[in-house]
Amino acid sequence: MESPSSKRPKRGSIAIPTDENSLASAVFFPDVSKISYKPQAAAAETMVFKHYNADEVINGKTMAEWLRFSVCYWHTFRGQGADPFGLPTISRPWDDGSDSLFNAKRRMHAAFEFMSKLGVKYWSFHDRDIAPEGSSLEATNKNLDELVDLAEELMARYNIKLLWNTCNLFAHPRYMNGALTNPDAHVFAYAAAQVKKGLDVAKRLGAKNFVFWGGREGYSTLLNTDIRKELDHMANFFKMVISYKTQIGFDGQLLIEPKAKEPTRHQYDYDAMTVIAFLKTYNLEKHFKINVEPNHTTLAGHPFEHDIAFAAAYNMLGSIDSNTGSADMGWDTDQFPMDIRATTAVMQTVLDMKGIAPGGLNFDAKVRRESIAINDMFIAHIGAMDAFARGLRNAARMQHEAVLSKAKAERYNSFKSGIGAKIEAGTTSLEELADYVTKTGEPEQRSAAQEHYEGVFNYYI
Ligand code: XLS
Ligand code: CA
Ligand code: CA
Repeated sequence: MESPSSKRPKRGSIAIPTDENSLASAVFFPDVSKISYKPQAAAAETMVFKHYNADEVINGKTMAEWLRFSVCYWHTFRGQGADPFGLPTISRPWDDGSDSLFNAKRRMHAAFEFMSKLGVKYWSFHDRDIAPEGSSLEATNKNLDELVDLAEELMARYNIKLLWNTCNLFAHPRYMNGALTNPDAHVFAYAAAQVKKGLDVAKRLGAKNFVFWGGREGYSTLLNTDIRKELDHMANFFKMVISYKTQIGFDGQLLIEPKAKEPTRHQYDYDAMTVIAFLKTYNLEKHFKINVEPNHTTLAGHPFEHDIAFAAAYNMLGSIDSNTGSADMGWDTDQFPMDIRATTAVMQTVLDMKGIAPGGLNFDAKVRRESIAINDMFIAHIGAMDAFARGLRNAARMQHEAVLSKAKAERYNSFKSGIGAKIEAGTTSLEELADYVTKTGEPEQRSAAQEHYEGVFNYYI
């Protein structure tokens, strides 16, 4: 059965403005009103929230404050469903596919109406998502300025804030050998010029964070790559970023987003701990935190919540690009996170760290290339927001009842006193520990009880 809303939208089915004067009053989603919270809604009603109730207070904060959802511009407003094997499948009535500034502005108007109807308070973008490149850096920056002017106006009009912006340092051919780690100093300089502008934009729009994802910072073969030189250059780049950020008074958090591979064979920012080690090696750790994307964590061969847990354990979790991959695919499929088990695990960490601000949950996720209806854009975000609302409720109950946290803490009871307390305090020695074992003999074996923990976790899902 095909519902009317699942038909491919036709250009012309809504009144699409064709001149600048009519943009401000245009309505791009006339069939959608503000998405409401309807906990009793029927199973097939997917254009309502059944769990996400923005103003409901849980553990002292509203759901909106805990979750800090953000819509990403690149997938939701620039994605067209192309993949390495297929042409675009998705066309939107507000996007004529051209690189004109007018088209870019019209798209931005549609984006803000979308975010506002969805009830999301943050967005994120790459510089090149919002404005086309010109024939020179100056021309490109001029285009960008026009769209940043508009973004500023629309952010005020809709009361939507910028979770983060970033620079696209990977799509243009000049960056084919990397940007911050390019073997050519001229390309490195170009990236620096682009990031300088990106930081100016962040400052102007009051970005809460600024992200570096090392798209092509890595190698294809070690035969032509001096890895130590490239990483030293990357560290120098970041030192210049810190000094420029201080100079212009941008007070947002700097974030690095790990990814193991894709597009390069090996990316330097492989996973959370690799990035933390890099930051510590170059004395940069006070200035950066980690933006974890779970689909990248799984590409690194780790369980979904691994990087979130590791970054948080070292107080380095800055923000989350909430998405998921397909365990059976092994690609960066950037799917909307719909799995309650996964969202519960994420929210356990967020609750334990008492909130993710100034970071948030940025939906770096795209509708499947077969999901071509306009409503699918809403349904995808609503479904993921509901999944996180359920995760939050589950994790709050778990934290309140403390069954898991108590059991976990008890596993380490032997470190509370005696020789264990000395180990924790770092006040014992190999000799003292050898004496201890001579006196006490073989330790008693204790069950790790994994199945018990899994059973308890399932109880809360
Ligand atoms: C790509 C990354 C990218 C960053 C921003 O895999 O997820 O979209 O989040 O450059
Ligand atoms: Ca991402
Ligand atoms: Ca991704």
